[in-house]
Amino acid sequence: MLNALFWLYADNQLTLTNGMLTGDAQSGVFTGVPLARETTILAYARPFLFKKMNLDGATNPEVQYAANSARSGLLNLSHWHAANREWDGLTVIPGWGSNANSQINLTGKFSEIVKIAAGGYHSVALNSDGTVVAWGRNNAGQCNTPAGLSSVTEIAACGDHCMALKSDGTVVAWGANPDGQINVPPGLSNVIAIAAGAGHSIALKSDGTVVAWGRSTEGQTNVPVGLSSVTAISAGSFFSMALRSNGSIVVWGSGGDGQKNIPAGLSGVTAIDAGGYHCLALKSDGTVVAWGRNLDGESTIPVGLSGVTRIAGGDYHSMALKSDGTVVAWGRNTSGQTIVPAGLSGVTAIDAGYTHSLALKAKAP
Ligand SMILES: [Ca+2]
Repeated sequence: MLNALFWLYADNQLTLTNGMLTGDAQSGVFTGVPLARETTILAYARPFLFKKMNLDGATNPEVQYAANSARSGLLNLSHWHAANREWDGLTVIPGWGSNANSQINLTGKFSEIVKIAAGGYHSVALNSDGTVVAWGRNNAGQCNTPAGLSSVTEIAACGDHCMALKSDGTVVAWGANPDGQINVPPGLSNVIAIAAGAGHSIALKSDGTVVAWGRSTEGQTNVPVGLSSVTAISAGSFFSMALRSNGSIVVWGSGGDGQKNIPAGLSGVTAIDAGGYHCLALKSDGTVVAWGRNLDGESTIPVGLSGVTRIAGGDYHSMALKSDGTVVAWGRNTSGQTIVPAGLSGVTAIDAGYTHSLALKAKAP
């Protein structure tokens, strides 16, 4: 028996086909069941538990599901199991916050998810077999993973586009392209890290140099001349960040919200992540430093926050993963994106979209 736990809210639509859950509240294009708007799937776990409704053995579970007006119910997917073995290796992937584009619905074929990335209004997962699945808003094809894409080792997403780094050091990008953000420079190779901004893309090469392309209205793709010894990169909406091996941080592009006001004396930085208009840095002592836009409190670190192992900046919110596997989120909460599901633990990775949040949990036993 394969199980997931989710919550349903009013007026969204959700389709269950061959063991796959799909839904798109915006387009209204459905082959399945009108349920309720804001189909917020908070967590998938074994057992698959929807309160009140038990469809185990149903000959037509979709119809029965549609017929059930309960906001949640118990659904046993075991009869899809044989036809869709991918569910065997389902990895728990909770999301919270806005689901207006089904960006926190789990859709597509999953094997074992090893990495996640949140785009503006879509979500991306890297499977252990090197394939990629994307779901949520698909207005620009950002959820249409290129056919045959394989051997992927890293994923990145922002705005309406996606990026994938392959094991051969090349980059593939897809989705929206009004600014050339998916036009990977010909011959780009030896890439070891990728990052996506709202309309631009950046890549870190093994020689410590950075390449950027796409929208440059604020100079976000104008990599500073001579920038070298870079160990990590990140991209905000209209700016870019790099961490150098000497621990210094370089920001280029928009500084209109203070993104370039790197706190004096900041040292011991081990990781960086750009929000939409703010910057996050993780220090080796497990504390987090933020600067830039703070109109929604996205740069106000929760008092006492420590033991942090990963950070993620969303458009106007921020997230931290702690060494105990719990998640802390702060900043704008218009869609519930900072309301971490109660009891969420065992998390191994996080990422933040514009109005939603993702967490990857260890595979259920
Ligand atoms: Ca980010």
